[in-house]
Amino acid sequence: MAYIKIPKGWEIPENQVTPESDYINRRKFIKDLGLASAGTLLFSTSNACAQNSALEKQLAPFRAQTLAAEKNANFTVERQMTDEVIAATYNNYYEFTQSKSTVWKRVERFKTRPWEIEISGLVEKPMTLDVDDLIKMMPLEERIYRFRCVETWAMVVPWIGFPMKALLERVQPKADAKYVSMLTFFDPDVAPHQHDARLPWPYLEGLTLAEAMNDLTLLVVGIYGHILPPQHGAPIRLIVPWKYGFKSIKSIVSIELTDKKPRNFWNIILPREYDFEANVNPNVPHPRWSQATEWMIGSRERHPTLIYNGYGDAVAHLYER
Ligand SMILES: Nc1nc2c(c(=O)[nH]1)N[C@H]1C(S)=C(S)[C@@H](COP(=O)(O)O)O[C@H]1N2
Ligand SMILES: [Mo]
Repeated sequence: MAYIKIPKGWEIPENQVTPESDYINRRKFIKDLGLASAGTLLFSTSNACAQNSALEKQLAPFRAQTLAAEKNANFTVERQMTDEVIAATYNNYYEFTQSKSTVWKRVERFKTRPWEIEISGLVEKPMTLDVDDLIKMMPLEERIYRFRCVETWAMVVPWIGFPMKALLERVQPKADAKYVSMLTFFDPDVAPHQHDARLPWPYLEGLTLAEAMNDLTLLVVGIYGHILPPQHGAPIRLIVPWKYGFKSIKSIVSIELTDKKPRNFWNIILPREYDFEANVNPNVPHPRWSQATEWMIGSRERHPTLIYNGYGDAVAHLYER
């Protein structure tokens, strides 16, 4: 009995649900998992301490760069906030690795400053901006949002950013602009999984213009009071809290307004499992698992999944047909 390790809540789901990428390499995935649990069994306690100090070291330079942002009292949630350390060690960032608990260790060579972001396409005033100039230009606010991954894990974190609407108003969308298409950086030397040519790199996502202009849609540059660390998609990422997490594209280099519906990474890979809209909905199961409940990373807490992740008041009107 002494040898049986009871997994913490946040360690369970990789056995319970299959991650987005599982189709790619099922055998290898299972093998990695087996090795990982054997490892934890043998070295759990000493490893945990070493791991904590390594993470503290990794986060320190980002924590040192605090961001002044007004707390927006309209966006708080009843659930307990997820611990920063938990959120920073359980990430989806396939450019680096498929293993959520090691992303933070794989981002070492990822330099997120200086960084340019281009806004182009069907706009009156296309622009290319340095991310820190953009941050100075925009009124930053802090919002506590629920976040829900399609794999059924959830978290509650304080993001710092500005509504995408504020940026779009500056570039002035033309009358025929209907969609917003976004791209992540492409640099396989830094992000080794981008060498895998079976995947449609760079990661891309899109929204309708109405979704992009919704007040909830945030361009995020910080978390827990400071600039984003790389594992969360530094220096700038999207957060659309009523949609499954894969819509919230990280480390954006380009925002293009178009009249054609953009493609999105997971829809290209598995169109039967991931659609463009990807609104959180407990009544529509994923083809391989239920979406009726979700679990909070860092605890064993389970909650019923909320339609539109609880943001129906702000967004349901977008989908009334
Ligand atoms: N470029 C890029 N953006 C991405 C992903 C990714 O692999 N690459 N993963 C998505 C998924 S599936 C989720 S759940 C969230 C995870 O964000 P977090 O690691 O900050 O919690 O990022 C999304 N954005
Ligand atoms: Mo996800």
